Amino acid sequence: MLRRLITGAALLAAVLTTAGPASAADTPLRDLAEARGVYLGSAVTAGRLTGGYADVAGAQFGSLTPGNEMKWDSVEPTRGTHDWTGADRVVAFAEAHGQRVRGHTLVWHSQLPGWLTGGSWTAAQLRTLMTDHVTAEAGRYKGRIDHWDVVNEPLAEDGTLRPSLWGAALGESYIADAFRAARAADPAAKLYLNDYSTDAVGAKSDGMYALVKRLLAQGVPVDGVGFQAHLVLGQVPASLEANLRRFAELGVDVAITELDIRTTLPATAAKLAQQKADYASVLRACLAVTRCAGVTVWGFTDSDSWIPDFFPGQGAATPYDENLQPKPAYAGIAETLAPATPPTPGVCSVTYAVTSQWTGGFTAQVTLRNTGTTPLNGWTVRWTQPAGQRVTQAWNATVTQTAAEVTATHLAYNAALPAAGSTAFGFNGTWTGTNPPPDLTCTPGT
Ligand code: 9MR
Repeated sequence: MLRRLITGAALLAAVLTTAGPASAADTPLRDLAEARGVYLGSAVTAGRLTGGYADVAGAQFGSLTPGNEMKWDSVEPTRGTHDWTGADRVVAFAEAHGQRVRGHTLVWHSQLPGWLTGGSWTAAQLRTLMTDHVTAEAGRYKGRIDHWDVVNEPLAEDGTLRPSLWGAALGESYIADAFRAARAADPAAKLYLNDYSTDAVGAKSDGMYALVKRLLAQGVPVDGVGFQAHLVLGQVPASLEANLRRFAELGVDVAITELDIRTTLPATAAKLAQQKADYASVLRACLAVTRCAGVTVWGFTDSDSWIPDFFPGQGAATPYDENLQPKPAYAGIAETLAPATPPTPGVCSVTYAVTSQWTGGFTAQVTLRNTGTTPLNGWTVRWTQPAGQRVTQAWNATVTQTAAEVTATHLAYNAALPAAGSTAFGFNGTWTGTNPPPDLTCTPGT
């Protein structure tokens, strides 16, 4: 898959040389993500893009989403009068920091301007208002938006069409019209359908699945499906990965678009540890599905999260605390995105010990250890006997001796040596003069 190949090769090499948690902690999330072929994004608030907030937003994320500034009530508060200030600011900031933009959102039932919700419109008028809006907004940012959430939250909880302003007046056809208008206005943008509570396999995601299938069958230009993932601590759906995969198998990209993981306050160390594990498992699900484009967190700091306002008594849902300090969740993301430590082939190391010695005779034990990270299948130990030594009897290995050259090979039952595993064989021998330890070499195989 192409996205798997677009990896910052230099960066990957840099990370690999110092692989492990320490490098994951030091490398910005955006770089770790890029090296894994995904983006790691965040929703941001335009008015806060200064100081420490801007520093973190610019340094850590490869994609930004305006949390509110591209919504219809923000960009056209008065009919016919556009205000692009906040949206422009986020797009300019992203461009200045080499970031992508997920545009959010063109058609939604919420955060609509009062003149629109308060008006009385025929279905035909509504359709034209909607497509004109899509054309205006997607057209303004043509070529500068990576993904557009073209239609947001089209479904009711049971997976049927939400009876919104759009759904009630226009039926499902408004979705196709919105996507076609968006494609015409910005052909380069990937066009997404986005919803919440569709993360697990269930009635609502079944509805989304069927909807995407119908739209694709009609030739509607749906490129991707967004899964918001507003999750509750300890409740990452077990079916998340399978759910992403079934959509990907329809031939669309998938993305986690609004990830946050809320908890009841106060957030104890135990809760934050659970949250770390939860963030990691969401990231793992995306990494496991080739068509998962990336993960966006819905606000990167607890001081910029919608949760406390909407769920009284809950919060602490993002990877940074209120003071812009990374929480365990940050490490959970970083460690999951860090390159896997490359396997080192099985390595056989060997030690020799004389366990007893008497006049003319001795017993030795040879211990083998696999110090690699992959199993060893078979081993051979060789050494040269110092003058006067001779093996007379051996166990747990086949030992042969030609003049002073000794070879010991595994038996069937101790051939396999798992990573970090060890085994031993022994022998009795004769000696004269001194009885120094020989130099042993151990090689994999026979
Ligand atoms: O984060 C947004 C918050 O600031 C707004 O008050 C809220 C109003 O509905 O919308 C929030 O973002 C929503 C997003 O646009 C769509 N999915 C649900 C998000 C959380 O409500």
